Amino acid sequence: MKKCVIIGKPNAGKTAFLINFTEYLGVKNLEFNFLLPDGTKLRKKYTYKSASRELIDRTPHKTLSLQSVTVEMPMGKGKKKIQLIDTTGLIDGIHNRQEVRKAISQTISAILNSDVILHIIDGSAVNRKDLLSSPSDVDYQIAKFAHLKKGYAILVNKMDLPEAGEGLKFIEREFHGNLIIPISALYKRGFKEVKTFVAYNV
Ligand SMILES: Nc1nc2c(ncn2[C@@H]2O[C@H](COP(=O)(O)OP(=O)(O)OP(=O)(O)O)[C@@H](O)[C@H]2O)c(=O)[nH]1
Ligand SMILES: [Mg+2]
Repeated sequence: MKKCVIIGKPNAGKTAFLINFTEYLGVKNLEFNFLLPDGTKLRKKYTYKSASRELIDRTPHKTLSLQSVTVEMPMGKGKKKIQLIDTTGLIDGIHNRQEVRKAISQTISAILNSDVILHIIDGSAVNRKDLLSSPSDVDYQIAKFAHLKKGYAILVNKMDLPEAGEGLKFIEREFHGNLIIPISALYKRGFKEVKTFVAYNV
């Protein structure tokens, strides 16, 4: 099965994107497969509401495993199953907690094994003065190696927030030459464009 990995800094909205995009694609039974850094595999069913409540959080590094769902993408006259993989947020430098470092190394291997990379950047965080400010070093590094891949797109998230307009313009200048899709993971905006992009690249 082809793999589409969702990466970016903590708090960018990766998990919110995964859950709401899966709902947008019409998946009725939401089932998550978790792969923990220690190799443990878990499977759990959710409603969209319970998944949002349990898996999305404003505290950075809420996600500390690979968590994936299987969806069907329209393909010509038929459909094709693909795996959407949500990951642990990447950061500038090295995290002081071993648990987080291990989870981040899982993100790296997921990137290497993927067919499509969706790189989420928080468009509303451009003028932040803290660790969550975006884009930061790690975003530039991701773009540097990932743009070599055919299936690479930057999703500028949180476009529902007023400050994201300016953020989008800045990211478009900085990441010129890449495919950039403005989205709101929370309000399912820009999802049609993302669906077209993913379907074309798997
Ligand atoms: N306004 C707005 N908030 C969003 C959007 N997407 C996510 N958020 C919020 O941003 C915060 C982080 O969302 P998550 O989906 O947990 O982010 P993440 O990238 O998975 O974060 P980690 O798991 O910590 O790496 C939550 O408070 C979300 O409600 C969006 O499109 N608009
Ligand atoms: Mg998350």
